[in-house]
Amino acid sequence: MKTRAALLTGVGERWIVDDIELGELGPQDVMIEIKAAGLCHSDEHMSSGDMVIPEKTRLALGLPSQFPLIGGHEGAGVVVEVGSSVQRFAVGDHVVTSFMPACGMCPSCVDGRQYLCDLGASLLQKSEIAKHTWRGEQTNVYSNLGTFAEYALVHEYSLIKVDPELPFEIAALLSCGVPTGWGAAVVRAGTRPGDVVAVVGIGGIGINAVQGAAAAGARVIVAIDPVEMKQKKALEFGATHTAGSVDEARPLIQELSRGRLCDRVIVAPSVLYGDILSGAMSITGKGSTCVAVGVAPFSQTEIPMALHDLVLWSKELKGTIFGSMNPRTAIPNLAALYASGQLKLQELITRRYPLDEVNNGYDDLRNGEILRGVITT
Ligand code: CXF
Ligand code: ZN
Repeated sequence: MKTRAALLTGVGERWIVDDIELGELGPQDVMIEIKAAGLCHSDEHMSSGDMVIPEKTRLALGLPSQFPLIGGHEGAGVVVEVGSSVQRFAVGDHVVTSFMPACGMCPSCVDGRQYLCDLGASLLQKSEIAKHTWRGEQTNVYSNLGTFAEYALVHEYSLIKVDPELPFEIAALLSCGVPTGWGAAVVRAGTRPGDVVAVVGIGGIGINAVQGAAAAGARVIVAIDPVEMKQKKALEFGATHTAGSVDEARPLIQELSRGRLCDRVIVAPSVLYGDILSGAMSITGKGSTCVAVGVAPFSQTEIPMALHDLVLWSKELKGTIFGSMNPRTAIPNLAALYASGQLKLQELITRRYPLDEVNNGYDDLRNGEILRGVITT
């Protein structure tokens, strides 16, 4: 079956919207008519090359090219066809895609750490799961989803059923940015009532770390971002203070914490570099936690930081993916929080774009003009 989709052909290239040929519906696949797709920065990391495996390494490992790539991993839509062994989904169901599959059977899943599902190993690679072609060539499909399209063929492990009352553009946000940011603050950082929290980088993830920290009862939330629009938005989402940089925030945090610095620091810049983590660790207090969320270029392998602090101040530095949560429980839980008015989602959307204007959306994102853009049909 043919469908229109947005593809990348290589690093530095613009998105091309063209017809692709979807692969055969396998026994565990579900065909989705995509109604809304969020523009997450991670898709952009393929165009910028941050998440492209260096050619030498890729060839040494015998891996195929990551291009051409069908983009998009945040998405919501309606089930139009199910494979022969699919039992949990039926035609007409409303679903959200999850970039992290949850097979329920690998050691991580059975251990309750579905965000580390073993199937996640194939997220960046051409895989057996989706055999779509473009101009006769097999494509890579971002996170095995490819939601920048009219239709997507998705394995049932990567889908979560949602209430049909939930608007599609709202549901699409629950795919990645919202759970990742919210979980980074609430679950991975473990924010507690009374905490002093800093969020470094207020994009689609950072803004949700802010609202997660607020929901968890943080006393002080300092939102750090150079873009004024993002600082203002952060205040609407629960931040108590804003700053343009970590250096600007430091004296403020010192004063607000009576010299103890932050209990939790969540680091969610558009691109994660070692020196950003150094700054974040410098505002992390004694016995406190710094959580890294943003995607880093493969070339980033060093964090210049005061190593004696790790021991003498007993600091903790950790990473997180999908907010360290289980997509099958987190997505419905966050949808329920939205339904009861305890989670802001509508306010995250700055602009909507038709699929053909995906490049405009990413231009806006790069220029710091939007918090979240959504492709709608
Ligand atoms: C990304 C993280 C790295 C793999 C692809 C998806 N997550 C969300 O944006
Ligand atoms: Zn994402």
